[in-house]
Amino acid sequence: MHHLSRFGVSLEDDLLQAFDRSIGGQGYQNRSEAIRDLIRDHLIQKKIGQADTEVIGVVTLVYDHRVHHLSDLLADMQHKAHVAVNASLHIHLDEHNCLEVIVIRGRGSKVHEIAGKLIATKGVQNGKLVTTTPEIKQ
Ligand code: NI
Repeated sequence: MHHLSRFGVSLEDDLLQAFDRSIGGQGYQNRSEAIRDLIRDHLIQKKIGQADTEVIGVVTLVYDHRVHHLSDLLADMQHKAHVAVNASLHIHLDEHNCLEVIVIRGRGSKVHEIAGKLIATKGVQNGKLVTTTPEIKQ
């Protein structure tokens, strides 16, 4: 079990009230849990910002499957990427639109590069990249 440290934080009343409302809506039971998550996220984001850090990227792509060869092109890019494609998921959203979720793993700079190419592919209507890493120790 980790040793717990306590520290005091001073901040404006209205800022604290807004924070409490926000975390209450998210289901946090207390401020400590919410602040722990914020600190972890801060450390993860900082770590991810280092180009040579191994990161996991989750790419979501929404596209119209009627766009000629787009599915093939996206599959092709995944095969050629110099990152490990850990998983991909395809969901037919409606008559024309598809959602593809791709999990890739590799150096941060490479993950951003391949995700950028996938998102910028002609015919992709909306694309997002979320990155994380299991390593947050500095
Ligand atoms: Ni589909």
